[in-house]
Amino acid sequence: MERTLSIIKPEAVARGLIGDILSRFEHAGLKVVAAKLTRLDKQRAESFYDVHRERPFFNSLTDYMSTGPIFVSVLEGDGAIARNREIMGATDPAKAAPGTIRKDWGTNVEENAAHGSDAPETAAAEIAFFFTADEIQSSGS
Ligand code: IDP
Ligand code: MG
Repeated sequence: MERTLSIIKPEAVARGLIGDILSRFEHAGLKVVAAKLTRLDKQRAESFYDVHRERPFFNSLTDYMSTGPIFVSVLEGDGAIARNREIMGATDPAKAAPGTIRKDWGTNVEENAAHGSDAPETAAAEIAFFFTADEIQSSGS
């Protein structure tokens, strides 16, 4: 069983898409084992996206990610990291496959509705960024 971090980004939360997006994951067999509505201030957004600090979109991305509430969850399942990214689709909604979250609800390459961890190490670090161990339910509970 693998775990990954999912974020429903501010514009998708504002548009009332939490339920629609979560149901994509659940219908694909990913289990929600932790979840909360929270908010990143600019500094926490910069810390979360530290790997992108040198990218031209870093300032804009971290501004955007701190504009409003986000819905963060831990998804668990076989190959959860890759499956989450498959269900989300490509970073740019214009290039995302039909039926993916980003194709259906992404606004543009920055405001693309959802985040998903990209590897086991980043998943572990991103889960720990938002959740303590006792906030995560073990599988089947
Ligand atoms: P990912 O979210 O598909 O893993 P990354 O390359 O890790 O994509 O980029 C992180 C986030 O930064 C994206 O989800 C998107 O919000 C934003 N982003 C990526 N590329 C661009 C860009 O070219 N312009 C503006 N924002 C971007
Ligand atoms: Mg990424």
